[in-house]
Amino acid sequence: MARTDQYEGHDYYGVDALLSEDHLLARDAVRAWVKQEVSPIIEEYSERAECPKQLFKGLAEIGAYGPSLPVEYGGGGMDEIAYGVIMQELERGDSGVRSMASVQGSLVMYPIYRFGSEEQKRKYLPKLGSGEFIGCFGLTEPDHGSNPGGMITRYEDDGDHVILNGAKLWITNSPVADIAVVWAKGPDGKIRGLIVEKGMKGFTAPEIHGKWSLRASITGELVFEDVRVPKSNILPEVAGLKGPLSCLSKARYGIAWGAIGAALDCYDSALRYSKERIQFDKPIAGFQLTQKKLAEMITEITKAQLLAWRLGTLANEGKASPAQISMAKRNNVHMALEIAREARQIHGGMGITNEYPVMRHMMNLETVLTYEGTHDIHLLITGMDVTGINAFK
Ligand code: TGC
Ligand code: FAD
Repeated sequence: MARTDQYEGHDYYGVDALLSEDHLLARDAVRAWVKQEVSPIIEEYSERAECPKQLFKGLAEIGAYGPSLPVEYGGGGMDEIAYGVIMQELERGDSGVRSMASVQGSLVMYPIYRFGSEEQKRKYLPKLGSGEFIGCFGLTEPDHGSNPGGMITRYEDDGDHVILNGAKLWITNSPVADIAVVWAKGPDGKIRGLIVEKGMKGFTAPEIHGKWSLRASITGELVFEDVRVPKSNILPEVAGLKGPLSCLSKARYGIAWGAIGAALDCYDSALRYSKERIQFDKPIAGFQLTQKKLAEMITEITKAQLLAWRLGTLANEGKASPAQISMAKRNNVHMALEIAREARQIHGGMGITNEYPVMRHMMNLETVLTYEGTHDIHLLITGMDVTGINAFK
């Protein structure tokens, strides 16, 4: 496939030279798919607050679900940098589309792959990898967001089944999901993952309406009223909060790359607009204040690219710590949100319309700043790492 042009890449420090041929091929294939399948429709779907469900299959076809999971378990068999650049290109299209892939690959396939029985892996992973099944991940509760360890969703023993009660809130994909990986406390008080299937009696997943952010992504609740779940659906290989938090590390890593995509799209739009828009008889790109904005934008994008690349090399060596991932997620998402805000200003009044992608990215990034651990929670994780003192307890 032909490479898309360098201009769109905005590779100021030659980070492409640090990527392998396979990384570049994966990135460019996803970039081309986003251009063809996402960009032409995304403003309309966002405006209607409708999830473009047809993309679930396409995401599977381009290998966006679990790019770094083994092929025999429905993944792409690539490395962590390939996973990163794929997330970057998806989020260049829309954070909600990247979310569709993040949840399926990192929050549903990954826990089943890492903590599931061989039978569970064989039953669910190929169908998730091919997009035949859609999954969701239930950790957050109405009263336990940043503090998931306090969750009240519980299951009791009932012979070869357990009885599940409780509720999860803000769950990406829940209304359209075939299965939910749900984290709940067992009779021993330990958190375990359960695979809950659509259609199980007492299980509902109502949609949440009224979001001004991530409008092309469907979000809902998970409600469990005496749901009988076979014990064979419990993920056997993990107990405790480290189960869901390990999945979050995987997804946060992808977001650290993904946010760069949203930032690049905003920067690209602002740069083009500033060269075309004439005020006071010259392009606004000729004004020092506009140049300051653009120069700072590309500087911050470049720093984020280097951070993500280094994190990727550490992840490939199995050495990326959760705190390092937190730093990159926090920095890169905040960077992208600031760039979206500056890009919006450069577009003047046009910046608030759907003629340009910046307002949509800006609204999306408000969610990205909050989910997968808020901006401040990640700051406190870094604070704990550097001081050795836990501010949460
Ligand atoms: P704490 O005592 O620190 O840790 C409990 C156990 O977990 C281990 N651990 C981790 N393991 C792997 N990866 C990580 N990132 C880990 N962080 C901690 C830790 O070592 C310990 O293990 P062990 O063996 O000693 O038991 O737990 P805490 O209760 O004090 O909480 C710490 C805190 C606040 C950092 C954590 O709860 C947290 O990260 N809160 C934020 C919650 C969050 O991120 N929720 C996200 C929900 S899912 C979502 O938003 C999906 S959006 C998807 C999309 O659409 O893209
Ligand atoms: P809270 O925890 O109530 O936080 C509110 C504010 O208080 C924040 O600013 C926070 O930083 C601050 N705060 C909290 N504790 C501290 C502290 N100790 N020190 C300082 N400040 C603190 N969850 C899932 O499980 N699965 C999903 O698929 C999923 N998808 C989502 C999709 C969307 C669109 C959204 C918006 C959320 C999604 N979430 C999902 C939930 C998300 O992870 C939570 O919203 C997030 O973890 C924050 O929890 P909260 O909203 O309850 O905020």
